[in-house]
Amino acid sequence: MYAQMVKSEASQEDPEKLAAFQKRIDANEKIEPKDWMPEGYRKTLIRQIGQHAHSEIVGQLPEGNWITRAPTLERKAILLAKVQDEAGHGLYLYCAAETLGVSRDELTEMLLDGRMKYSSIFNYPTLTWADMGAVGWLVDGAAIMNQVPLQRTSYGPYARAMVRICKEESFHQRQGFDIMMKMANGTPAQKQMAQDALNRIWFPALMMFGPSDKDSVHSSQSMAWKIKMNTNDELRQKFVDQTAPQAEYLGLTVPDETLAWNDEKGGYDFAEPDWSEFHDVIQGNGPCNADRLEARNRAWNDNAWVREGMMAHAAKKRAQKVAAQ
Ligand code: BYC
Repeated sequence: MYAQMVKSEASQEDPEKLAAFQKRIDANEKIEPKDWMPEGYRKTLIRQIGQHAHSEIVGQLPEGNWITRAPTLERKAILLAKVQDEAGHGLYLYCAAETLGVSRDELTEMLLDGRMKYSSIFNYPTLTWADMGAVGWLVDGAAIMNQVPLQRTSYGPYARAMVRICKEESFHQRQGFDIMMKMANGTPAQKQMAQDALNRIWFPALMMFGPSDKDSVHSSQSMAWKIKMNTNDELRQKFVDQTAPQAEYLGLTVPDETLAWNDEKGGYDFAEPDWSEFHDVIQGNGPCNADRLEARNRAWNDNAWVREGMMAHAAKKRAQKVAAQ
């Protein structure tokens, strides 16, 4: 329906302006906030950047769950820094979305009442310390795979936000892999925990790239506008090709009996995730959807006094300035 709306809006726009805009995109020019843009382009960016920002913010919850239980002071400091980085990513992305004429409050309200999505992956629980390794390795690994090409996306503020995010995500992925190396080379019980985390997180990580290309609603228009640089299946394939040898290096087994190198295509064959589970999760029925939204609503309501205090302070300062003029 959204894709249809974007198409019907495009058909109402001035064909000359649309053609000139597409020419700029095809020439790899960056589109900046004050430039003319089709309404569908603006809405698609708000949806994607907003969803991405929400993912960074909600994504703090599964890892925040382990800050108080990290096994050493060093691990605690590293995890704390990583979770703080995710908050920063959310803020850069909300700022990028704001340049498109939507406020951060509006975006937050749409997250809190379920009108906007965030990544499916954050609706799964983090049950053991090994999950901190698997999340860093696989979830941040999948995020980087998606986000590195987005540094070349056509919208300037989004592309620039992505440069810094990608640098930090690389560190996150390495710290996750480092935890996995420790666990996989530890006691048999630790190795089993690492294997169990891989078993649970593998398919949800593959779902992060979105539905298969034949079912993706937005890919073709988003790719024509260079809001997306690759299809969902292309990125999923690259992720499996990069990650399968890493699992082997760790001495762990990817929970997919069909996983096998295919010489002809120069990549791995692998099993698709259970798409009915994916649809359940994005419709709000995953294991932790209710908890995640409840935690965000609680934080928003409990901190209302801070927002109100800051706004009152700013209003008072403005009034003083006017009175002094
Ligand atoms: N989860 O037509 P499609 C991170 C929705 S990492 C939820 O292919 P599109 C982090 C999609 O929105 C994660 N919903 O859509 C990492 C659409 O529904 P609507 C954030 C999903 O937009 C570590 C419908 O399914 N990264 O932040 O072309 C620690 C049809 O899909 C998902 C980004 O957001 C999903 N996995 O492609 C902390 C990257 N997949 O909106 C934080 C930027 C699909 O029509 N985003 N849907 O109701 C993208 O690249 C694209 O939005 C997607 C989806 C590849 C995710």
